[in-house]
Amino acid sequence: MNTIIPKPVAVTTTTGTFKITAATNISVEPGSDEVTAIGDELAERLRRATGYPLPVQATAAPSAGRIHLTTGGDAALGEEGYELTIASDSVTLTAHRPAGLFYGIQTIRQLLPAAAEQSTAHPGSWALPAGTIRDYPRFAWRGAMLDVARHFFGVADVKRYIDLIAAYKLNRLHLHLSDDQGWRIWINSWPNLAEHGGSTAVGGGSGGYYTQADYAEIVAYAQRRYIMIIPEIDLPGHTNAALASYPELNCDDAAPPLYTGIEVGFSTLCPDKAITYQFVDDVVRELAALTPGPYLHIGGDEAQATNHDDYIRFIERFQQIVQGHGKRMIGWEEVSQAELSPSSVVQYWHNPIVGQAARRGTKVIVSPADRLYLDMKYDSSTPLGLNWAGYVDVQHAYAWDPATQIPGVSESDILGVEAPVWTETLETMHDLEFMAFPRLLGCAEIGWSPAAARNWDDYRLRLAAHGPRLAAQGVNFNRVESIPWR
Ligand code: TNX
Repeated sequence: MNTIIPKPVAVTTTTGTFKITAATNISVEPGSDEVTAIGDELAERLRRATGYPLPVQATAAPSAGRIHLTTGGDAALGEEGYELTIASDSVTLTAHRPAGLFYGIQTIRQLLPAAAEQSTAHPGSWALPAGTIRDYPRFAWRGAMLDVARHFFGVADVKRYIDLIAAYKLNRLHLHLSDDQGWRIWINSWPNLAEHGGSTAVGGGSGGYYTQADYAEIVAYAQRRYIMIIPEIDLPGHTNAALASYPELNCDDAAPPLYTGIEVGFSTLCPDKAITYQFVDDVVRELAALTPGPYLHIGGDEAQATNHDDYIRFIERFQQIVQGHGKRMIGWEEVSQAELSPSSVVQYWHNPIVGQAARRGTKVIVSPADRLYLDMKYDSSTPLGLNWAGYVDVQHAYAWDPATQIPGVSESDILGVEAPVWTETLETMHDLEFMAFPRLLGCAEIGWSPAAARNWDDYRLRLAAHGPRLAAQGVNFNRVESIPWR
C-alpha cells in the first residue's frame, strides 16, 4: 500500500491478502446504473489480465469472495473521496458519491501487481494487500491540458490520454482548440474555420479538426471517467487560423495566409467591427451547447498585437458573452487586468498579476510554466520540447506547493492545479507521452494529496514502482535517471 500515487490521506495496513480468483465476484449496490457502470469498469480491467469471468452482480451487502462497491458512505468523504477495506475474505469500497468509487477502483488497480495492467490474459498472483485506506482530494481542480492546435491529436489519442490521466485521479482535461496554427472544432455557423483554418499545423502538416460528433464522443468518454472537458478558444490573440479563414474578421478585410511557424503574439481580432462579436457569440453558443460542464476558456494570453484598452474591452465583452450562454469564463492570467466576475476563473502561468483577480474573489488555477509546463525539456539533452521557462526535471515538477507559489494567492483562492502540454514540438502520442510521463504523476499528487504528506524522497521511491505499470500499458515514459525504476 505504500506505492500509491497520488498518496492517500490515510493508510492502515494489516496482515494477509485478498486473492482475486476465478470465483471472485464484483457486487454493486442495487438500483444505481452509475455504480453498476463503475463495477463493470473494474471488472473489464481485471478480466483483461486475469482472464477470470468476474461477474458483476447487484447485492445489498458485502460478503465473502466479493469486491463490493457502494455509495451511501460518510458524507465527510465529499464528492470524490472513498474508503477501501481489504480483508482476506472480502473487499469493500464505500464512497459518498459515485466519483469516489471511481477513484477507489483506481487505487485497487495500483494495489495489484503491475502485470494486472497488461491487456492480455496471463497467469499471475492477483492479490490485494489487507488494510484500510481513507482518501479524498485536496483540490477540486486536478487538470491536464492538451494543445491540439499546434499539432492535431485525433479522437483515439485523446481517449488514450483520458484513460492515462484518470488512473491518477485527474478530473479535468482542458483542450486548447484554436491557435494561430489551427482551428480544431467544427462550427456550423462558420464552417471555414475548421475547413480552412484546420487544414494545417506547425511545420505544414495536414492538421485536422473534430466534428461536433467527435467532440461529443470525447466529452461522453471523459464523463464516464469523471473527467470534465474544458474547451478553449483562444481570443483575441492567437487567432491567425480564424483570421485566415474569414477576411471580414480582419480590420483591413484581407485574410492573412495560414501560419505554420511557432512565433506568438502577432495576430488579433478587430475590436471595432460588429462582426467580431457576432463571430465570438456564435462560436461560444455552439461550444456551450456541446459542453455539459460549467466552464468555457477564452484564452486571453499573449495578445501583444492588441492595444491595451481594446484588450480590456474585449475580455469584459467575452465574459458577458460566455455568461450570456450560461457558462463561467476562464482566461489565462492576463485577463486579471480586466473587471472580472467572482464566477470567472484565472489561470496562472508565470505572472503574479492573478493576485489582483484573487483579491476580488476570482478563483485561480495554478499552472506555473517552470513547474508544470510539460512541454518544457527535462534537461538540456531532452530531444523534444522547449526551454523558455527553463528545464523542468521530475523533482522540480514535484517539489513545490501551490499555496506558496504566487505572492498574494493562498490556498482558499486556489481551485487547483493543471499541467499543460503545448505541442509546437510534439507530433505524436509517442512524443506526448514522453513529455507527460512521468511528470504528470507529480501534478496529480500535488492536486490530490495533503501538502504535509508529500516529500520528494518518499515520492521518488513510489514513482519507481510506476515504471512497470506504465510499461505494461505501453506508455512511452521518460526513464529519467533520478528515479530508481523497478
Ligand atoms: C506560452 S502559456 C503560451 C503558448 C505556448 C507555450 C509554449 C500561454 C498561455 N501561452 O502559446 O504554446 O508558451 O510553452
